[in-house]
Amino acid sequence: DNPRLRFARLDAAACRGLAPASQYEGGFERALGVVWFGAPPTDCSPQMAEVPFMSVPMPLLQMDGTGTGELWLGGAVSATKEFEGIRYRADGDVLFGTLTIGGEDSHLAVDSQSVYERMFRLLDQAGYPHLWRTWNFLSDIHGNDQGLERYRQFNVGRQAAYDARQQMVESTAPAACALGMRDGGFCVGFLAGRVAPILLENPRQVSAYHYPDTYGPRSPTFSRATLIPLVDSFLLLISGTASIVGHESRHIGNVRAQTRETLANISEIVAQANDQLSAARANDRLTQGPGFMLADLQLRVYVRHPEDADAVRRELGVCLGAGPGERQVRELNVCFVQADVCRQELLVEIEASGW
Ligand code: 3EB
Repeated sequence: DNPRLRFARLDAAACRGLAPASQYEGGFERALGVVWFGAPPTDCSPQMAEVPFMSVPMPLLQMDGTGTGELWLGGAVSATKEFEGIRYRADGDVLFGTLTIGGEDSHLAVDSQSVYERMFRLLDQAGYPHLWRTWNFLSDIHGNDQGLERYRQFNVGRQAAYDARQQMVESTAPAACALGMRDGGFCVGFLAGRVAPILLENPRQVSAYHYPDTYGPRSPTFSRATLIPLVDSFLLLISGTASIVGHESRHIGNVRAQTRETLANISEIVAQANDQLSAARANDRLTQGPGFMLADLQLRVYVRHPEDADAVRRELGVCLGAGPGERQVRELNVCFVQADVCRQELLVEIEASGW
């Protein structure tokens, strides 16, 4: 009986109860929540229907285009509860929550401030004060709302919630991603915990919370990655990462070069994580292991133009060392999704998580 936090791939058949829940180490009663992409599953089993379920209406760019989920599992997980519209579960160490709000005519600055304030109230009241990871999906991300792009509106609202909480962004910003989808308002998911994460930045990139105001009146509020000290291991959560060096977008119009730059950024973040891991293990007199390896992490690739997916897949295969004749990246570890990356010129964004 292993109570540690973990995640697993979930498919529609498992949601319907066609695959045994027991394959998920303890079954769906251990489920904290699901982050799902593509067509939502129909006819979920009663047990799955109870799980906080974040359904992101973004098309999958792979063969099995029916929808796929990331199932987060914990230890002794609570029943689903609701707090100001947030559906959540927790297990004493970690809390997963999700909420979707807004429609066509809502203002994203107002909505994102409201969502982040609700989230912070929940975390403080439930006793999981440390935000580890957020997933932010916005409809019409490049749309203009009262003279400001919606992504920038989102940043204004998110920062306002941080201002009100009076926490230093530099010492609390979670790993995150923010991507545009065709419709669906504003959809958020998050992991928060009792322990504080180790926050990681990337020396090749300006910290997002220090971006100059040419990218919007308020900066994005995220760290490049968080390293989570669990009971028996460290979990690495790498934020959505793109072809940005310093604070500038690189390789405009060249999706293959953007993919390589993105992977260079992720490799640097993995190296930073391994430095921190060695330091933390030395402190606790834990055995040193090989550390994190990019090829072992679970990747999610957001591609702006579906027709670019094959080129991105090939670059990934080359950079992640797929052998000759094996030009495809192991599909198992990579999920391709169509999404709008938050800067118009960025064609691809990649996030990674794992042990
Ligand atoms: C970047 O590095 C690319 O606003 O929460 C990546 C991850 C990006 C998170 C966010 C934005 C966010 O700035 C965009």
